Amino acid sequence: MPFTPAVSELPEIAPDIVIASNPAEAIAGEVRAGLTSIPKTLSPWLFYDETGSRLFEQITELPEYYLTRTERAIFHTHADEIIAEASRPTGNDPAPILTLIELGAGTATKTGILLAAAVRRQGRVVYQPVDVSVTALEAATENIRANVPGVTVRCQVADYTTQALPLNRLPNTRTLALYIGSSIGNFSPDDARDVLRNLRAQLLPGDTLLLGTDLAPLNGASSSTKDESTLLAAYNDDAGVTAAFNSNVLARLNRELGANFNLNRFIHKAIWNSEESRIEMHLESLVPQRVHIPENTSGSAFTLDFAAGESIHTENSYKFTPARVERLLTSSGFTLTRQWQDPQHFFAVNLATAV
Ligand code: AVJ
Repeated sequence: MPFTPAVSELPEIAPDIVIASNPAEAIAGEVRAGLTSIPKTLSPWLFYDETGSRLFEQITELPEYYLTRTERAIFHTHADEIIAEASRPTGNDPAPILTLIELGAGTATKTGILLAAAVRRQGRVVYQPVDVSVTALEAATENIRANVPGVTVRCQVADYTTQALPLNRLPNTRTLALYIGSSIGNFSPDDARDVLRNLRAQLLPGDTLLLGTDLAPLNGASSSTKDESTLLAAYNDDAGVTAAFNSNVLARLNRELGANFNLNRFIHKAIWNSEESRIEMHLESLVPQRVHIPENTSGSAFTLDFAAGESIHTENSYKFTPARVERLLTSSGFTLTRQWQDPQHFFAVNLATAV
């Protein structure tokens, strides 16, 4: 039976990740709130204008940025097992057919590997990518249609963090929700739990979630070469692409809000916060300076004063231990069914079952 939770039953999501239906207004409001708070912050979703999305695609191909290629390698090695596990028969569902939905699908470059495995197992598969970006969904659709025969693509434009997913559940299929790329790492532990609870509220018991999580460094453990320097390099690449990605948020505020940030007076910083188990990205002011933001839909003009060395905190990227992944899933209404890692233990792909 189709299951449509009332929106009022969905858990509340912290306002720093809300994307309102009017993006220009959402951006102005987000920027005002973040830059007038102490310490100054900007939400990571602000990175992804056209330039930022292009820079992110470049990041995924950098030699230092191991995340994307490691997750892809895990999919290549284990796709058939992942799909078999998600299709495991149960008493009242002896021969499940999967429908795949993907949260924040982007251009779906890694998803084809899983879709091909689903087609091998069941002949055809319906794929529902969900993203706030129409451009990304068009690219995803093109990519899958061109490369993976047997897939029916049904795009959904939505903000999965706040809106009920327009699931359009097909009768007699089981859902496999994909949330890959360690996108969950952008959220604080509380917000991550709320995002997964929101998803869980729209699934049925027995549906599954495939969650990609970047792993915390294992200092001293001989089975891993991942230490803090590996992590730091991934966010401080030699070619400076991550620095450009970070600074682009200021360029975006200049372009879209008429702000007057001088990009030469801010420097990209990525640090490892071991206490919180996260990489933090900052834009640090090199000099004492004042920046002006003109009046906009969110209110009147304002000025920002920076001390030398003061920073804007632009992103958190949480890194997980397997135990922490399990706690997150359990607190969101899932059980961890199975986990796959690469041989170096850099990244984990987790299959969780809705309870
Ligand atoms: C898309 C959130 C997974 O945290 O590694 C890459 C974004 N930031 N380099 C990450 C990012 C800087 C990325 N996520």
